Amino acid sequence: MRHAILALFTLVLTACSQSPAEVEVSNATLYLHPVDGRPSAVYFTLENTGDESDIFLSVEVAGAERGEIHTTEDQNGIAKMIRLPLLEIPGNSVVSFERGSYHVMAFGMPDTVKVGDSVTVSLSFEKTGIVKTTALVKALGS
Ligand SMILES: [Cu+2]
Repeated sequence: MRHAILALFTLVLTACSQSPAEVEVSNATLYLHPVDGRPSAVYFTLENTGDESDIFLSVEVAGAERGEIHTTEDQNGIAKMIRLPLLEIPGNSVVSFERGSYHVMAFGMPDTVKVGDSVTVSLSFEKTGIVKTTALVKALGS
């Protein structure tokens, strides 16, 4: 009995020492599609510095009609983009959003946004909350 209580106590202590999820966003870049009506890609790096995992729920790109979380999968040698409803960001991990992997697609970018501009990107996480970052606008393919 005494051992069981000690074991339980140790378990509780371990659970309490987990630091909460804290996701930071860096190196955001929006690659502007040159053709009106075609979606632009947004790349960045997510780092969860907490022990707990977090969930990336949604994204808003200033001025765009909507932003979606996508991944890229190889299907019989053809790269296909798949929309993700959410994405888990494990504790103490770095997740790169980059070409051929996870990325955000911005649909309906206003034609007032030009290469060299900056746009605000707001990312929503279950535990961290909303994280805003500034994406530099570059030409697609540059
Ligand atoms: Cu995509």
